This record gives sequence, structure tokens and C-alpha cells, in this order.
Amino acid sequence: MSKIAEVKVLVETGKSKKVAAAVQEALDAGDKAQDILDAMIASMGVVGDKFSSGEIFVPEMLIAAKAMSKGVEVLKPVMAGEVSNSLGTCIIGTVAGDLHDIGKNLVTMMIESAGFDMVDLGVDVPAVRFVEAVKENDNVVLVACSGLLTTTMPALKEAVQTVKAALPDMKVLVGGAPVTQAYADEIGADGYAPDAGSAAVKAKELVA
Ligand code: B1M
Repeated sequence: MSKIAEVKVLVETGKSKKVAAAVQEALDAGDKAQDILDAMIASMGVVGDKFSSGEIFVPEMLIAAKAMSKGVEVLKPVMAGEVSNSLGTCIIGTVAGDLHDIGKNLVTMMIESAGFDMVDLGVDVPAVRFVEAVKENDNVVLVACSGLLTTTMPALKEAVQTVKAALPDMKVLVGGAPVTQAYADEIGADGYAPDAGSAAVKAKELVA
């Protein structure tokens, strides 16, 4: 089995103690960080499908998520390049009622590597907390909101509209599996990105 295939299986089966070493071995064997990341994201797709079909339950999803996070830790220094000039501060968080953070953490890593200082509010972030964080931090130029559940899309809307009501000039970027460009337009976000790489590109565009 190739090293990447091994990483994929370890994430799918939630072997968090073994994933970091396997990711490092894949890197040492010459596999690209992006390919390893793509394999782990695909693993989470498999995990989601197994959950949908009733083959596994929430605890197994959680264990797989932990395993993926261990793998991402190893990739982070490889993928996040050194940037000397800051483009400003970006506040990021997963919206209220939503506990999913892997995608948000990847987006954080990629926006940071594009040259922003990141303030990560974590998960289950009430709309008003985004506004408070803008006021508490220096040189905030962007608010980024992640939402992974169809049931938390209204919370995404509330986050965008609360930020826009309090800070009309603040740029707001949204994303997450159920989010589309059409939904982002509908709720008044300035930008939408389907994945972490394009979130970094869009973040730079929004503050240019
Ligand atoms: Co949950 N979960 N989960 N879960 N979970 C999903 C999302 C689901 C699709 C699984 C399924 O049914 N197939 C489903 C949602 C269905 C829906 O809404 N239509 C679901 C459900 C139902 C639930 C619960 C309700 C289950 C329950 O309790 N009965 C529950 C809700 C808890 C809550 O949030 N209140 C729940 C709980 C959990 C765990 C806590 C166990 C765990 C999360 C742990 C964690 O994050 N630390 C979990 C997991 C792991 C998943 C799956 C399997 C994997 C999510 C993930 O990390 N994907 C997921 C199935 C799936 O994704 N196929 C599932 C990998 C990640 C890299 O992708 O997060 O999409 P993603 O991020 C991408 C893009 O979306 C985008 O870029 C990222 C990288 O490319 N992106 C942005 C994300 N944020 C962005 C922001 C941007 C731009 C792009 O700009 C700001």
C-alpha cells in the first residue's frame, strides 16, 4: 500500500495515534502535501457517507475528525509559507450551533499563508461575537464565517447581516459544504469560496 493510501485508511478508521507518523513518512517518501491533504479530505467524505448510511455513528465521525486534525498538524508548517508583509487581520469562526472545525482550520491555514494575521474564534460562534472581535483587534480587514450544516445556514446569514449592520464597510467571506455563491449573494456576503485554497485567493481579492 502507498503511504498516501495508508494515511487515508488511518483517517477513515480514526487511528489518530498513527496518522502523524504516516503523514510524515508520506512527505519523506516525496508525496506532495496537497495530495496528502486531498486524500484525508476524501477520507472524511467516506466517513460522511458511512454516517449517512447508518454504518457508523457520531463517535466514529469524531474519532476520524481527530485523526485528520493530527495529520493536518504535520502538514501545516509545510503548506503555510512564510509571508513578511501583513495584509491585515482576518477574524474567522464557525457559526453558532455548528461544531465542525476541520474545514475552518484549513481555511485559516491557507488565508494565513496568503499574508493575513488570523484571529480564530473557534466553533459555535454567536453572530455578535464576530463584531466584538473586529472591535477588539487591530487592523481587521476581513471576517470569514464557516458553516457545515444545512441547519446552521440561517446562523451564517445572521452572522453576515450582524457584521454588515454594525460595520457596513467590513468585508465578509463565507463558505462551507452547503454554501453556494447564490446563497452568499442572497445573504449579502462579499465573497464565497468553495475550498480552502480558493478562500485564500478570494480573501486577497476582497481586501485589494
Ligand atoms: Co458532522 N455532518 N455532524 N460531524 N460531519 C457532516 C457535515 C454531514 C454532511 C455528514 C453526513 O450526514 N453525510 C452532516 C450534515 C448534513 C447536512 O447538514 N445536510 C453532518 C451531521 C448531520 C452532523 C450532526 C448533526 C450529527 C448528529 O449529531 N446527528 C452533528 C452536528 C453537530 C453540530 O455541529 N452541532 C455532527 C457532528 C460531527 C462531529 C462533531 C462528530 C464531527 C466534526 C468534528 C470536527 O469538525 N472537529 C463531524 C464530521 C467529522 C463530519 C464529516 C464526516 C466531515 C466534516 C469534515 O471535516 N470534512 C461531514 C461529512 C463530509 O464532510 N462529507 C459531516 C472535511 C473538511 C476539510 O471539509 O468542512 O467541507 P469541509 O471544509 C471544506 C469546504 O467546505 C470549505 O473549505 C474546506 C476545505 O477545502 N470551507 C470553506 C469550509 N469552511 C469554509 C469557509 C470559507 C470558505 C470555504 O470561507 C470563510
